[in-house]
Amino acid sequence: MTLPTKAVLQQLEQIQKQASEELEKINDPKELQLWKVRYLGRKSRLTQVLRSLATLPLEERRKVGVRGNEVKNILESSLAEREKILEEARIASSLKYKKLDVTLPGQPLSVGRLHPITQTLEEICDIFKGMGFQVIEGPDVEWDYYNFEALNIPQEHPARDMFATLWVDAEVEGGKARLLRTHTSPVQIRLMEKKRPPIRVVVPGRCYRYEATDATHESMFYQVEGLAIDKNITMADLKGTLFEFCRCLFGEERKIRFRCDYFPFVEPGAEVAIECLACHGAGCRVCGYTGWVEILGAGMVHPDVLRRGGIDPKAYSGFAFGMGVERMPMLRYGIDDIRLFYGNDLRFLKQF
Ligand code: FA5
Repeated sequence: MTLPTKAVLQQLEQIQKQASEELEKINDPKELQLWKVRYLGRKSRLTQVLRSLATLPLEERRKVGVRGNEVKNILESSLAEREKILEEARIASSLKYKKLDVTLPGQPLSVGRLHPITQTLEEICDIFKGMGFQVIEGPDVEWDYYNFEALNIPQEHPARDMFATLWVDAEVEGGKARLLRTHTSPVQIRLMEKKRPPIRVVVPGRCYRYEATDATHESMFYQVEGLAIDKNITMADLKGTLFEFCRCLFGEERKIRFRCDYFPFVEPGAEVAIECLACHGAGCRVCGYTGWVEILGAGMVHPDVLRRGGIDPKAYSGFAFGMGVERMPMLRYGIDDIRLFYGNDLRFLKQF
């Protein structure tokens, strides 16, 4: 059945009025969706009216069609407007609950801290700075030449067994292979090549060894190297410097043991050990049941090493030392396993 044009226009007015009145009252997004289906959906009255236009004569169809599209546009923009109002109301009400309540207890800020090994490194460097040493660094990936050959450890030398090495290159010919430095001593040569005496430096840095880990050994650990070269430097300077360092770090009362040791790059060589705090010298797994923990190797720089660094051993002499950093806090606080430092357990790390 075809409705007369006037009736169709009236229907359109009625749809618009009714839809607008209902929309005004909607405060819930779900209801808004239902309204949209009811008035703008495929089965809505408006869509049906617009479809029925096909049956009208051309002139009428144009007139009613224009009005029909106007109503549709008005309803669509009213819907968008209402959606905006509801969204703004939702945000405003959520903010209302987030208002600052000054009576609530404060939320503590969790503050980060330096890793105990970083703290120890800083402390060690500060002690040596106080004695006039400069702090420098060297590369972790090192040439065989600097790590071994220049330090009197040529290929096939049995002392290479002291340093189980992680190699970067397989080819070792002519000191050209790269490795992860097994100690900080290669920086001695690098520095001598660049700087003339007087030299007084400490070198903090990571070292790597291909060895099984246990309570006192890690495959990655820190060392601080020391090097002093000048005229008339003697073993007494070395001993005085190291004893002063130990007193600063461990206190006056702590027992220190200084005795002979062998390193190919020093002559004579020495080792320093500290009385074990974990057992007070009685013997435990930290000290390997000896009562002592070795903290560093040291000695007078070998004349061949000075020569390789371009320094005349007849005019200058020097001392060097290399200390294990993790063992310092272990000794100070009685920590019985080096692996705790790198286990990333915050309960342990937060104590420092
Ligand atoms: C050296 O590495 C020599 N370069 C030290 C040196 C420097 C001697 C200058 C003479 C002159 P050694 O391998 O003993 O020496 O290591 C020195 C210190 O590093 C040890 O006393 C120990 O405290 C620490 N250390 C060695 N290996 C490990 C490891 N696997 N884990 C943790 N600490 C280690």
